[in-house]
Amino acid sequence: MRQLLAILVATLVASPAGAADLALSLATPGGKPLANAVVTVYPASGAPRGPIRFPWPYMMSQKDMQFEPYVLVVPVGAEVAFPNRDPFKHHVFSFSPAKTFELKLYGRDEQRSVKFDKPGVVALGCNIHDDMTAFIKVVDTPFAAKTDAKGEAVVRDLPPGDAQVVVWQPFLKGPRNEVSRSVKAPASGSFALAVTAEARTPPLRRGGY
Ligand SMILES: [Cu+2]
Repeated sequence: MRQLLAILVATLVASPAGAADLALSLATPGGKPLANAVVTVYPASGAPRGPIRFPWPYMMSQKDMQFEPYVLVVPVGAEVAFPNRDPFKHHVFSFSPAKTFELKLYGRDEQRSVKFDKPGVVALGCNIHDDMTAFIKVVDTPFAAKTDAKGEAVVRDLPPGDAQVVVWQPFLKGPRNEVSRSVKAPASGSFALAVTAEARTPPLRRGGY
């Protein structure tokens, strides 16, 4: 019995100590799903220490006269690559307070990189092509995800307890294009949160929104 108990305890310790997944959906009051929203979660118990890493590439390409992806999520301190995959030059810039920079004209298969050292929203543009737009969301929590075309995102491995969920999307109405909700994460399994928010109609973007 004692041995069994020991095994049981060992198993419990081996699995991530209380972790739950948040399944968030974002839509307008009219039911239109909102893609390209960045969901960040801030547990009241604090974030785990150590560097933040996301499984996707920290890369903002220029292809077919547009940025790809439209919204990129990176942790504070990330070095983001800006490869030019077009047969002509681009001149990438941002005036955003979170990162003001300029990558002067560079051509096909050339690459530059920029380090993003402050959390916030970085709006990108190109001096040559006015309708090239994209955003880099620099985040200071490991609990982050981006909504897909269905307006859905999953934030994994949240510690149990109270947390603040912040949803940002470039066209959300409200201060800083954000809405926030309080949640209580369970000890395990997954929990759902449906967020309804007003949004402006995005301007037309070459290659689709
Ligand atoms: Cu350009």
